[in-house]
Amino acid sequence: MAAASPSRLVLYGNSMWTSPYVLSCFVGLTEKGLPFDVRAVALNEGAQHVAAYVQVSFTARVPTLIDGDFSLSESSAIIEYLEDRWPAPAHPALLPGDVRDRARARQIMAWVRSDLGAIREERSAEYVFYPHDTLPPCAPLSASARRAVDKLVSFAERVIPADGGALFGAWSVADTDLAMMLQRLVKTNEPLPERLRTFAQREWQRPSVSAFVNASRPPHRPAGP
Ligand SMILES: N[C@@H](CCC(=O)N[C@@H](CS)C(=O)NCC(=O)O)C(=O)O
Repeated sequence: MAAASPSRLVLYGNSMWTSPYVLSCFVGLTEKGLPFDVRAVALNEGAQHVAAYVQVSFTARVPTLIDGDFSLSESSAIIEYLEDRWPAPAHPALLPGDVRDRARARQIMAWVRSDLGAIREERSAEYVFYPHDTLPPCAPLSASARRAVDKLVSFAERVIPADGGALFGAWSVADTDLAMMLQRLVKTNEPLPERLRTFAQREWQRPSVSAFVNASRPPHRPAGP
């Protein structure tokens, strides 16, 4: 008797395809070469609060990964799960192999999720993924966002190589996460050192990333109350 085929992986993401956390997981699954389906959760309609979604996500947020009878949310936990469940070298790595590079990659991933809130608020991800003529114009950055930009630039200058290439010699998902934060400034024409701009633009050309960037999106709709 043939073995039952494992059920296809599912990634729940927001229907506007703007979540940096979903981006990370989408890229992780794509880089691993795993077949998966994306299911849209209409956050602006409150679909994340529907009981069936809360049951699988635990957090009422996207992303959530479904792997058979197991479900997991929190993007960094999902990345770690993918790396543990489909490990290198049998599968492409999402994190560097060297223990210190791996720790640094995790630092970057944790940092862009927990700090720099003023950049996230004043340069929302919609400006990265939607044409700007469909969005309200950006106000100049506040003093606190300027401080966050300075902090981001000085951090990024320490970790991005002189040629604007991958952070750790070979690609890791930390490249995508750092590039996403930089793209908030690139796409809104904030001045940035050329090396950082090159890094962010190069990462945006990576097939796994451009598949997300170029996904078909519904017309822009502001978040609901
Ligand atoms: N720490 C979480 C953050 C996830 C998150 O905040 N997702 C947002 C979309 S970018 C969300 O689902 N928001 C729903 C809501 O605020 O109700 C992760 O890394 O996955």
